[in-house]
Amino acid sequence: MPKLRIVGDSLPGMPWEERPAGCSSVIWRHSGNPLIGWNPTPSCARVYNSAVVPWKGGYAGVFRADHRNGRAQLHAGFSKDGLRWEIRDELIRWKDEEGRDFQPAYAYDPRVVKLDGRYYVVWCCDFSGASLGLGVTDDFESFTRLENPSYPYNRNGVLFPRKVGGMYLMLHRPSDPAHTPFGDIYLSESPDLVHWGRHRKVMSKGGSGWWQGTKIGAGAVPIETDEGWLLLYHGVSGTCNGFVYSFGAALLDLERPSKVLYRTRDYLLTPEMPYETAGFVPNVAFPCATLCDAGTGRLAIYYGAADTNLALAYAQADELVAHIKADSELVPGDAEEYRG
Ligand code: BMA
Repeated sequence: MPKLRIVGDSLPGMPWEERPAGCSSVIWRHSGNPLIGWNPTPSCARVYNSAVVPWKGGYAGVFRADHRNGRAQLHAGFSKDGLRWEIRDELIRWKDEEGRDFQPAYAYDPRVVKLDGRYYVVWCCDFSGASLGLGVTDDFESFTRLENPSYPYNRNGVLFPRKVGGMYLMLHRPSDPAHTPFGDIYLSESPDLVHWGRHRKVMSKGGSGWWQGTKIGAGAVPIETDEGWLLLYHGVSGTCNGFVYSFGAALLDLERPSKVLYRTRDYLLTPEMPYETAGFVPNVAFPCATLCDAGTGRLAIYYGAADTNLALAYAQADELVAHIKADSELVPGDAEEYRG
């Protein structure tokens, strides 16, 4: 098997554990999970569904923090080793491009991408209903909020780490104002991160597996490989007791990422551990970020667990890509760059 080439930086010091003896799964959990549990700071009841990036020899992140009034807000956090995190107790204060306050009423499920040398944040925001917010920081101290990239209702916005075909690309999931009982992944492109268009549907819910039968949504920032963009995504199934969130992965065409090449038929990880099955919302595993060492292909996957905990899992990128290809099942419409 030719070695998978990953486009990205070497991160030899990133969190890593070898696959435990006896484990045959392509993804395995960090032995010290959860990384963050209940009440991590005076103002935060729960920190989960959060995004981390390499930063100044360590790591920084934007964290979803549910306050004690039940509302979600974004907080910055820092770590030397990617495992022990210091979450700021004070929420992120956004200014607009003219320096005026531009604070979202609530904010959740951030994704962070290094793009053109700056750190862009996409999150779920209030715009008379759930919608996407977009902002940028250079230092994780001051944060500038940019034009809203969508109108309501939309969630799970994920920017690509570079332009493709001269355009910025964002995956997103049109939704409804509540706990949406449907959802597919779409892609839109922009010349300037302000005007978005040429919309395509990328992936649909469904397939023979029920784990992604209700809705799907983009998870972490896609990782560029010579075989395609590696995308972790969440899939949701409906049960008599509510939704269950698991995750899978897909490989998108490098030049035309609206085209799915392969996607997992079966989930890669589903709530099994106590910190995934019990919490504020039981049975949720929700990936939002990865760290990847381009040299070794090691992947560290940060995911929210039970809307309460921040957890970590590991995979080897070449094994994961081989697994996606071997276990692939496309859903009708997936590979066709559908535009209605
Ligand atoms: C979604 C979002 C996520 C959450 C999930 C499960 O709609 O609110 O933040 O993890 O539901 O509750």
